[in-house]
Amino acid sequence: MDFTLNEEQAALRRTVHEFAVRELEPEARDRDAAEAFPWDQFRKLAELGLTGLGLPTELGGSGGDLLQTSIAIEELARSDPSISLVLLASLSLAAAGIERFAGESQRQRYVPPLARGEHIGAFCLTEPNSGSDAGSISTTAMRHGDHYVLNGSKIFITNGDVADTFLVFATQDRKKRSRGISAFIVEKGTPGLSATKQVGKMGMRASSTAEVFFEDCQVPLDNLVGEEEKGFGVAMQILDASRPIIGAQAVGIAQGALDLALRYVQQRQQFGHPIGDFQGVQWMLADMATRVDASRLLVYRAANLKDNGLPFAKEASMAKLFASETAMSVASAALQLHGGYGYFKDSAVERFFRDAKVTEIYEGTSQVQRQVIARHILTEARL
Ligand code: COS
Repeated sequence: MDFTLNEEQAALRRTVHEFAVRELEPEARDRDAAEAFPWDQFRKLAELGLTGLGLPTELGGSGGDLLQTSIAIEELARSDPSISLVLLASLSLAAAGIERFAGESQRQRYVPPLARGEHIGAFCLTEPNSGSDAGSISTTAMRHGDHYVLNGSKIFITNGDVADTFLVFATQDRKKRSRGISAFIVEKGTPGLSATKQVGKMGMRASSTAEVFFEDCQVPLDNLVGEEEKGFGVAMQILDASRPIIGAQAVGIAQGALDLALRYVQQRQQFGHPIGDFQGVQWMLADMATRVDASRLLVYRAANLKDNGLPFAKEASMAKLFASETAMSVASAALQLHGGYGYFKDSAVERFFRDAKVTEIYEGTSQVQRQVIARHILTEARL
């Protein structure tokens, strides 16, 4: 087993790290305070080819695999988690989903502008009354002549108010629950589609989150993704593949908080010593570093399995679960080490602490991840 990155992977990490430190870190705090969407920074991600990571070059992508995407997302999150979120929602939920499940003409039409970063994508599954129970969604899609008519609303949609391309899940027969759900591509500007930004988030404040509304929104029949009533499996498989990336984002947040703690404990003097000289502090740092490394290895394993065409859903949930809980605990410990200084808005560690929380919530809560893992291990034990 080889745990080292190859030359290409190491170069990607270096490039994204240097970019993030130079271009993202300096104004991350201001964007967080203002809840300002990072338009300029997103364009720079596109110039670097990061918006096309993992997408085929013939569709305008940069190529590469899930492991490379995970490395890039980790380094972005280490400097500015909000930007990593804007990118991953567009890339791993919308663009990769369309690339994987849509028909050839849809792929040709929608993937290239997303891959080049000219368009932004959004993934519309969650509704006000359907979060963990994704099979219970009530946005409807009724077939009328040469189009479907969508009615309903979505909530907590990352990029919802800035997206050009929406991958939307709606039911054609609510009684069938998950077996009645279909997937559609809806373009920005379609009559009946609207969005309202949801302000006041605890963290990830420079990413945009919105409610998305469908009012007699007519979608051409051609925009059905895959087969009718097969959309739930599509949503689940997209989420399976994206969970290692949320894990990578959580690793980046944890690493960013640990970086700050390591710097601070060597500067801060108490009792005549840098506080990093004290064993109690050293043991905290050792625990933090161990958890970060373990999380990263879980992310790499899940990505590696997917990249090799092997089953990976259980490992994806394990990576997401462990890494997100690590992000929360490491950010909390890093803040603790900063004492009172960590408790104020002008400390970067405070931002990591707030940004970490949602990694335990979105793309399946920690409770949903445990449910997925438990189902897998119980099934394996029966075999
Ligand atoms: N891949 C492919 N198909 C899957 C699947 C997966 N990972 N998980 C479930 N399915 C299929 C099942 O095989 C089943 O198919 P059939 O109808 O053909 O039998 C169908 O989907 C329903 O599966 P299941 O009964 O397991 O669904 P549940 O309603 O019990 O839901 C959970 C399962 C809770 C795991 C699912 O709803 C979930 O992941 N919820 C969280 C949603 C989420 O992450 N939301 C965040 C949105 S983005 S921020």
